[in-house]
Amino acid sequence: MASDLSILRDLPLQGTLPTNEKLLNWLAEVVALCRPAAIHYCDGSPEEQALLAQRLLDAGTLIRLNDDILPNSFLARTDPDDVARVEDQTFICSRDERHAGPTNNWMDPDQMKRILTGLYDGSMEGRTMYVVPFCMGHLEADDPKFGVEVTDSAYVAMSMGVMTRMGAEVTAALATGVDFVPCLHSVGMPLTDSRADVPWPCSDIKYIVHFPDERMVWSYGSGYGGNSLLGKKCYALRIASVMARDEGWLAEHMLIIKLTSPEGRSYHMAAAFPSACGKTNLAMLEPTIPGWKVETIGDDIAWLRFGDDGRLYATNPETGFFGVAPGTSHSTNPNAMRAIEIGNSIFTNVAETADGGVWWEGMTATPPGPLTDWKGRLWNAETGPVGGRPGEKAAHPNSRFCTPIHQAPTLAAEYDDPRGVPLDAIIFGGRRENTVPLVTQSRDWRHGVFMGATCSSESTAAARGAVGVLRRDPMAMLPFIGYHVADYVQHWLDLGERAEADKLPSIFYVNWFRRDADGRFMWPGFGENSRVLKWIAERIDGGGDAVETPIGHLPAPGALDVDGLDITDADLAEVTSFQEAEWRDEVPRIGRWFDTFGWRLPRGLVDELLQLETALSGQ
Ligand code: SAT
Ligand code: MN
Repeated sequence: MASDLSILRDLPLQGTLPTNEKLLNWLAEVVALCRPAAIHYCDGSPEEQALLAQRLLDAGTLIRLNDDILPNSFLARTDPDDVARVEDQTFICSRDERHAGPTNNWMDPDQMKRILTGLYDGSMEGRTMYVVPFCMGHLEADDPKFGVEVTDSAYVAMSMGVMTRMGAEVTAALATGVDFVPCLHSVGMPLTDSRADVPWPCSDIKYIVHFPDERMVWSYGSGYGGNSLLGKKCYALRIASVMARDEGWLAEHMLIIKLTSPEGRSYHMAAAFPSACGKTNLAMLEPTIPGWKVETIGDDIAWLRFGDDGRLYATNPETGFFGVAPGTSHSTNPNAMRAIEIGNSIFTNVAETADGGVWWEGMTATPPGPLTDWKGRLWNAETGPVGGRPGEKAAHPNSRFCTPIHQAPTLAAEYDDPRGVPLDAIIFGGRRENTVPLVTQSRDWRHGVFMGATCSSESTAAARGAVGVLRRDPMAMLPFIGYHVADYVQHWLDLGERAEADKLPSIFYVNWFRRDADGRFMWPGFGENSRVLKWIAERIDGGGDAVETPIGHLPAPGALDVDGLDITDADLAEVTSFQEAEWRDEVPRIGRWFDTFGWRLPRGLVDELLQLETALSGQ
């Protein structure tokens, strides 16, 4: 449909409109529907970031933090009801319902478009419409993945400037006619009839919608990260997973690290854990064992593609961290703290100190005096918030820091290589208080895919809803698979079939969160997890003693380097053990999980489950 482009020229415009015809037509359609008061076409410059910040300061959305403590950094306090991803309002609107599968919400795309068109009608009235051209991954990649987000939120435009390659270079590429994924976002609070704005505009009605057949995203009603920074989960995971299925690669919820031994041998590893289970901490880990080094390539999303040499290469499509703040400290993640302290960060829903710094639970044992909490109330450690309930936290449990990745002191040089790094290991993990041992190596690729597909984890504050409830989270992708979960797992199996087995990364399953009968964590975690990484590296090299069990290879007694670690022999034995009785309970649970896949359940998973059942009955 050719749109009337004059509608674009009639509005006040900041920046220069692009020459890409598909983009101009789409912008004209959006303007006709959403009726913004002005257009700002983003160029991604530092001056523009400063201008966006100033507008957000003027609007009361951002608070400037103390420049002497955190240079060029800002604090946003959201609406108290707009603090996390809304999984119940996230939809995969494939044309065929069966393509969305049992783990996604689905609605007919035409019906969904009618609902959203009604909501978008005039939804940007009185606001500036920002046009944010971005690229997920390197512009120099063989197949760069472009997107354009249109949003009425300057907070979103500014955050996309941290999290993605955004601006003039992308516009130059778009001018050559390359395709892009249209991403439409509105906070859903028009300033009709000069209605006054609020610091954090949003709507009670929220929709995060993906049209995988058209490769398009529509988001309405929320300003929060995963719901509104559409290059991140919506594009780089949900839409990209569909592209990856069709093009023979994988879009995954994984961190990427380079581990180097004292002898100078390097290993590349990608690890999938659910949101708020320590990906950022592992990505920037400071090993406690002498001579070992971890460097960061990514902390949340990995795109895995086969190279010409038949190996699987990983790249990080993002340019920033959107990390969980609570629990981050100089002892748990000193490198994240160093990155944050350089400045240039946007904090969301953390507490503010009296001198204009930030604080959150776990940063220090006690806060440095009275604070302003994430809701803007005076707060102190003894009484909690003035006018609130005692015990209410100062920072929201899903409060975040948004920080450029180049500020990480641990950033690996390979981050800047468009080809990425060849993977030696893939690690799956979850948060389980029992059953799953500290580390298990799979027998082969198919068994590793079974481990990933049966991963389970207790829910966290990263998504709206109850916390601590056990759910299956295949490859930590449950909320992010853009198609049928059975087809997704089959795609993993197919890639393994097609590859040369000895070139595939080894697959491991870890659980840092096992507890004893008193509820105490048995493994200290954080920097001590380097001991597990060391065993994984040894296994990759064909060393590292292991015992074979029905669930895979576990570290043999004495194989894990615990030199200098404060752990009892009993705890160590238990945390690394195969608990037969717990696995007997687990098998029927896995069976019930597989029931949800329906008739498309991959044969490879059935065979693995039968093998486990048989091995257990022989015990
Ligand atoms: O909110 S985000 O989706 O960006 C982070 C997460 O939940 O993993
Ligand atoms: Mn994540």
